[in-house]
Amino acid sequence: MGSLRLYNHTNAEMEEEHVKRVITYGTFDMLHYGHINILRRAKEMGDYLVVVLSTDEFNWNSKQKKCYFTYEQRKQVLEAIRYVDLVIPENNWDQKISDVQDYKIDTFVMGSDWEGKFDYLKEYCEVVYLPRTANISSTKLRQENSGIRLGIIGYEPMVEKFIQESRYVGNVELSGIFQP
Ligand code: C2G
Repeated sequence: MGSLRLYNHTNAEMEEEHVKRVITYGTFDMLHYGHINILRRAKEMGDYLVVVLSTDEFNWNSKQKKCYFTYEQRKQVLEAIRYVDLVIPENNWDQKISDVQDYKIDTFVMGSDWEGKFDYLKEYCEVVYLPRTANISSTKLRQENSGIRLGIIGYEPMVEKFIQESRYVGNVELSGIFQP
């Protein structure tokens, strides 16, 4: 048998082990100060911040969100932020446990609009919900700069279908419906 190793780790690995790792998830479309606030506070909770960024497909298929910027553009913006150490794709709702394990995460952070939704992760890491920044959202920015504000009158089946479908059309805001 080879010489008994007193330590299982090299110094670098032991150093690595003392790095406190934080993770957060989001779309981060049309980046604004509300996003920066959560990224800054998340980083303040550790030494290394992993941001799991929703892909265009995930946003469309699972969040019914049509982003203004593509995944690559949103990734490029996030990687330029001093609080962010790594950006990886979010492809589905169910990858959080494996992400936390794969990246040796100590703390999971989300804004308070998600309060309680990810408590199942408490088995794997600390779970923290931070107060959301008031009066700012990508949706609000999009609407304020949206091209068309639609008003609809009527209640035929076609109108209902039109209302549903208009959600998926970029730069259109359904601002009023009159159904006698
Ligand atoms: N946020 C915030 N204040 C705002 C807007 C957003 O604190 N005014 C936070 C949200 O709470 C979230 C993060 O910023 O923690 C990213 O927000 P979005 O880009 O809207 O992401 P979301 O659609 O909430 O996706 O699996 C989780 C999802 O990917 C989260």
